[in-house]
Amino acid sequence: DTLHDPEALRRRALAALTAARERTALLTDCVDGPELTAQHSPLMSPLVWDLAHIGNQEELWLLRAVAGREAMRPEIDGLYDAFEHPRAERPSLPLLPPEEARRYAAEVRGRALDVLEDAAFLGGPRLTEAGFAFGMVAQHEQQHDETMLVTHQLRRGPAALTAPDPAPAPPFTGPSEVFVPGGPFTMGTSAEPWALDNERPAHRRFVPPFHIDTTPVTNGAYQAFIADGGYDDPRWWAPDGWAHIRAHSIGAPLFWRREGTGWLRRRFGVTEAVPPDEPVLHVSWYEADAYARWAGRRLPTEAEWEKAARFDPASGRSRRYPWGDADPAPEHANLGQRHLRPAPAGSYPAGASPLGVHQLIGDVWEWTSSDFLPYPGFAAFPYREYSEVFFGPEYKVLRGGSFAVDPVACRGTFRNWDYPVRRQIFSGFRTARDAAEQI
Ligand code: AVJ
Ligand code: FE
Repeated sequence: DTLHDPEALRRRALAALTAARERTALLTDCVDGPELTAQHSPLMSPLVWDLAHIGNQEELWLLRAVAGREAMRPEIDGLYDAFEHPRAERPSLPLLPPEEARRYAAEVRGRALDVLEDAAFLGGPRLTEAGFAFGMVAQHEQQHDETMLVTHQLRRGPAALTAPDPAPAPPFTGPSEVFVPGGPFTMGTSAEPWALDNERPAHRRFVPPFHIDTTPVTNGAYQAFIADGGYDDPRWWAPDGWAHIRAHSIGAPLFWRREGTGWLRRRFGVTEAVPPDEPVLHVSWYEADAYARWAGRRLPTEAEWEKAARFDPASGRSRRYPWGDADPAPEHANLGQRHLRPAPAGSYPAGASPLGVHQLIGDVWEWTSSDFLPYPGFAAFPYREYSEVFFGPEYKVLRGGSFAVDPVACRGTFRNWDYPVRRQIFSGFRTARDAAEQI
């Protein structure tokens, strides 16, 4: 059992930490110093803040909390505390300059790998059980790597990053929706060793029968909503969403521009035609909600999304991923920034759920109708500021992960959240509807 084999755990932790640091290096070595210290959008930190914050969190958890070491540079803790300084204010702080930030993160990493060598820090209760602290730190770095990729997308100027496109796919010809039977299923997890606090504990949830889109909503489908005057008709919009799109003159997904009768979009420094078969990207919760209402449908609840992704009707069990319990492989899902865009709808048939729902994991984060709330039996761990302080009606839950998410930070139980107006994130959606009766 790899969970109790220190050598296997050590290898897993080392691989996760190393992959995260390689990704961080790619995202921060491809631009020069002024680009790292500049603020490319008031929604984002300067890249150099993310870089040192990654190192600082690793120091806090692996060196101080786990190994009991003294602070390396106590005077910088406040600069990199996300709660002390909102993003908009971070460029004016006396941040470590790029070379110093790199050196600090590398020095922390060197010491963290020494801690990883000590078996005493791999087993045991709570923070170190099954290498949790190392898994948490690797996930934290990968989450910031996604945030830094968002900063790159917002950045003006020529492309700094490139990646091969996903394989082309023939137009998806399967059924447009899938029926999910009503009944209880197990939501959340108590078994996944590196699951974060908000995914816990596993609990039974009753879900009435429903239908859900087989694939995420595509650009082509979304363009039909725009062409039908969807942005000009308050009937489709939640009142706050209507006020928001009016106040900000929003009439299309972020980064889109009308060109003649069609649409162009800017993607990592390149302007291109909007591809009709690709899942729509950079839409807010309000836009997703309005599209669904226009289509005579609704967003899925978070429980519906998770049941569609994890429930195996043959066994009645909830699995780790739509395709089963195996860790994600390239044939399952578009994850890990291997591509800098979603794959066409209908890609990755090997990643479909037993009921036949496609692309639940990877490609685009999927907005759900649900507020971000704790599960029954939730306990903040290891710090209240990861999840607990965000619970409430002002945040909506996103599920499934985008092309920018690393497999270490993506599971059938993984929960992300954001404000309903946000759309610089790699967000899309699929729709659902109630089933009148069991079929
Ligand atoms: C889970 C993506 C909402 O970026 O605010 C990073 C992840 N938490 N550092 C965020 C996170 C602390 C978090 N999200
Ligand atoms: Fe963070």
